[in-house]
Amino acid sequence: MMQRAADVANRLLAGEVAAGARAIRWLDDRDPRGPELLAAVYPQTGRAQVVGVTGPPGAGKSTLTDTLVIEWRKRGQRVAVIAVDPSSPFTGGAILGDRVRMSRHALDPGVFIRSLGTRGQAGGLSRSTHDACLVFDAMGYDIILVETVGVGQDEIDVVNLAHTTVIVAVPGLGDEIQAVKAGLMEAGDIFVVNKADRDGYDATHRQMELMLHLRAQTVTDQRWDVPLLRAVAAKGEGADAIVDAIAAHRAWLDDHGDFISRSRLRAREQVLSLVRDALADRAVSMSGDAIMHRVETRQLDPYTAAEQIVATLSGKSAAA
Ligand SMILES: Nc1nc2c(ncn2[C@@H]2O[C@H](COP(=O)(O)OP(=O)(O)OP(=O)(O)O)[C@@H](O)[C@H]2O)c(=O)[nH]1
Ligand SMILES: [Mg+2]
Repeated sequence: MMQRAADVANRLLAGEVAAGARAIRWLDDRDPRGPELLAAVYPQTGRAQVVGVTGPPGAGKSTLTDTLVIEWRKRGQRVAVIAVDPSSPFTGGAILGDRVRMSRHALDPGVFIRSLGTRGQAGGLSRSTHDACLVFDAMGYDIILVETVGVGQDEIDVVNLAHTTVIVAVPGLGDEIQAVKAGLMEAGDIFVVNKADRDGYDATHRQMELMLHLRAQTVTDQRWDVPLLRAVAAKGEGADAIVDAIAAHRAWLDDHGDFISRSRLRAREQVLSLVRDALADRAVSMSGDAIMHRVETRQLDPYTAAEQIVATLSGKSAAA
């Protein structure tokens, strides 16, 4: 029997896990019932706290996520986890470990775990991450945790998506791969040095402390006091303090109106990225191939080509 979007939307709003899985599948498959369903549930979204967890490959983000999930469940909170791009070359070996770790939550309806690949997309969190966030939000999860590997554009994008960004660092990595790129340092709301059982913890902690100190001096209007926390995720140490800090950040965002402003930024980003995708698709299908060919054969330069394509598009849409 053909499932109707409206039925699945209602079951989704009631928090039914199977309906959530169905919705995400429709969205991934570009089934027209996906957008139809999102339109129906969208007014009910905007409640969940989206928490981005990012850091270098192998920093223990997934292990930490698992301990955070356990802590949230103890506190009666429902949690959805989105692991972005677990199939990257950096993380290939970790997928099985992630499965084993997460399987303990398999029977708990208060936990929904979803892995998403970003394959094919030139950097950036995939459209499916935004979609999955909306679906989980509509399902009434209190927390949506998005794990991304901080090696490319992803860690900057996670900031656009998240209300609260947690940066995970570890001892013994050089500055160049540590998650200390300027943009990221400024974007982190909570910093965690994981693998505190390893040599070099004190040095890394001091280094991070210094960077946060410098940041506090350079970032004007910084009102949230960014915590630097310690964790040994493999032993479950530190999760309670991190969950406390995430809750404190939520309260702070609510008090300062920043929860709403960050949500608005996220909504805007999603619309803009859908517009970009749709326009690019249409441009290529309308006039792009011929123009593209002229660029490829050096008969036309890229700027003129882009202008011509945009002109064709606006001519067509004005007429429509
Ligand atoms: N010594 C020590 N090892 C840890 C700790 N936390 C995680 N690990 C180990 O570090 C390895 C990587 O952990 P993951 O949780 O998969 O790390 P990740 O950051 O999710 O990795 P990617 O998603 O592949 O980037 C695993 O072997 C963990 O058991 C810790 O606190 N101390
Ligand atoms: Mg991981």
